[in-house]
Amino acid sequence: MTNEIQYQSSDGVATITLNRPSVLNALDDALMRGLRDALAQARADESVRALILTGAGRAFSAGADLNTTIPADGSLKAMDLGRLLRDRYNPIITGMRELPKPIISAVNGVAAGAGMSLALAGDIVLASRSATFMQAFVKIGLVPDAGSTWFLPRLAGDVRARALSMLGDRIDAESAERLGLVWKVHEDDQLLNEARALAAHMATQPTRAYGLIKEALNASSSNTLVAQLDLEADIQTKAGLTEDFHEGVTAFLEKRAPRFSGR
Ligand code: T3D
Repeated sequence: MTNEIQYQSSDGVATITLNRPSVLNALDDALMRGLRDALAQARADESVRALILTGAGRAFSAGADLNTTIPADGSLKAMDLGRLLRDRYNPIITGMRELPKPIISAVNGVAAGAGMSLALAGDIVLASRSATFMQAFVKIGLVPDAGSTWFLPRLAGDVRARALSMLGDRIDAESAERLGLVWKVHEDDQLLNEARALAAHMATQPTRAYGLIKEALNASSSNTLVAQLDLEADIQTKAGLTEDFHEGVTAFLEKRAPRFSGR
């Protein structure tokens, strides 16, 4: 892992911190490689049952590092941003959505450009009261990427997705909550505590079911109802074979709290 990512794991929760505060955690190659490795580590570690993604300092992330975007010789001709996205960003976004464990985005400050996309790729998005969100891409002549053109219409609706993408306005956390981009807003000094409490709770819940919920919801946007019903049947077959389903029903019948193992 690189210095640009902090990874800390305890009591079933892995916390991944984007760590380039002097440039508002702008995403450069080292940070993105570190993030990819951290996600892989959390995926492979069976003791990790929930993740928190947050930023060091006053920002979540200001998006792509614009200092390293343009080649040193100033030439734009050979630039292939598509390749950069395919190599650097897209595997992380799909990796987050497909990770069979819940990810809580704790948006502690500005989330701009691909930084906003990263935040939205989490399963539950929490924001501090002073956090802001910005589809900054258009301000530099680009198009929303790293999943934003997929997330925004689904979360906020087409009208809002177009306005956010085309105007690039910076919106506050409460507006983001109202638009459906954020689950809950917490006071600045409480955000991490709230994220940790939620992650600690989720780390005691049926982890396999969380992974299967993600699988079902990921597929729903491109499925017909008939196909989705079929997928739910397949997925529920898997859930029904888990130890946690057995424990959940047993606990209910014994009128006690379940003790989920994540298996
Ligand atoms: O190239 C590719 O990889 C393709 C993929 C593109 C995907 C994208 O994400 S495109 C969008 C890139 N992001 C932006 O365009 C946002 C640029 N930043 C801003 O507009 C503002 O910084 C913010 C609105 C996010 C925050 O403003 P503010 O006033 O709170 O902070 P600031 O003073 O502008 O920034 C503080 C420092 O961070 C500053 O450095 P300095 O002057 O103190 O040495 C600033 O240059 C640096 N910084 C902020 N954003 C970036 C950055 N450095 C590099 N890259 C950045 N994106």
